[in-house]
Amino acid sequence: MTQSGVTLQTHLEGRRAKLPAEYAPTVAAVVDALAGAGVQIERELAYAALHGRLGVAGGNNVTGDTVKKLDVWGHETVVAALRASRACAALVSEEAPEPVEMAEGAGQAGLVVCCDPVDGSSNLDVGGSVGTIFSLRPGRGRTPGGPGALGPGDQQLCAGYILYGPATILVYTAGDGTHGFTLDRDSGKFLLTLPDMRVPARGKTYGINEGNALTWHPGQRAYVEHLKQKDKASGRPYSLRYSGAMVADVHRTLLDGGIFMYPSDMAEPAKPKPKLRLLYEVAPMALLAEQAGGRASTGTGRCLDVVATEYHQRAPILVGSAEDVALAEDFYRR
Ligand code: AFP
Repeated sequence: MTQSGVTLQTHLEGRRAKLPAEYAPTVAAVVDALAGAGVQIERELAYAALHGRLGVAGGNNVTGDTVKKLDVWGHETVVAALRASRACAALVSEEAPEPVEMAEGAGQAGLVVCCDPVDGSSNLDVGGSVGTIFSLRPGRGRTPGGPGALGPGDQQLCAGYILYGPATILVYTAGDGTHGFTLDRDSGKFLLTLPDMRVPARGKTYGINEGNALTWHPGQRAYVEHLKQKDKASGRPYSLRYSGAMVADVHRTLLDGGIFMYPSDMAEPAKPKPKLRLLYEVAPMALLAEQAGGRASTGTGRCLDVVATEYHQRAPILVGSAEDVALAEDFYRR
């Protein structure tokens, strides 16, 4: 890792020409606002136990997860940051059943932001890594703005995540490669440390919640069994790595290669039940992986081709090294 001195803002400036001209300033403003929210979130995570902010807030969110106090606080922090940016027309958040409309950013170049403010929140009370995931789509000046979030993943102008681990790392793509920045806690600035990330063509690790194996698609089960078989030539068995926070698992996969998977529950084959949310988990991670030379599949098709018709829609994802994901798809076809 190198300390380049290139800040996130300078880097975003350099990406302007690659974005539709009218959206370049708002993309920069929104990513900057989310980075600022990330700095607040990382500080709060460090002090959460001391501030009495660990534990549950009570109730479940729209997708059925137990809501933690930090989920609520993180959502409010992101809403405030996006309002202040005056570049966001609407926010689709895991913690709000309907989009949060923002008159402040409702102009022609306003963006629709999809975000999971604190993803992996089951890790919060046990000192594990968590993250923020975001995706930006063109608002096209429509009111209300929320419906601009719907459509295929290819409509994303920008996607990224912030990983809160031993260091705070922001990774984003604006359609011109995938780039990572580390927070310099002294200056409060994100500095480029992972320019033009490239996912190795093949890896040595897989990540999946194996507790669900009994309800996987037969191809999914056969693929994981394959990864566990000993074969020196293809580097098997692969090692299992799974943290319970998608941001941490995908980050490791982008850097080291391999594959992270959250397939559908196929207990009732006619009614597959994926878990992860398309707009603020699957689609942004798929764009980041593809922009880093990796691949992201539902098992049977490209994740970015999945059309969102609902704000909290779910989709399966197998993401990581291109060759590993392609082989997994092959097992789904057999
Ligand atoms: P939470 O934010 O509700 O904890 O969910 C995290 C997550 O959406 C994703 O970050 C993880 O990869 C996945 O769920 C973990 O799910 P399991 O606990 O079912 O393995």
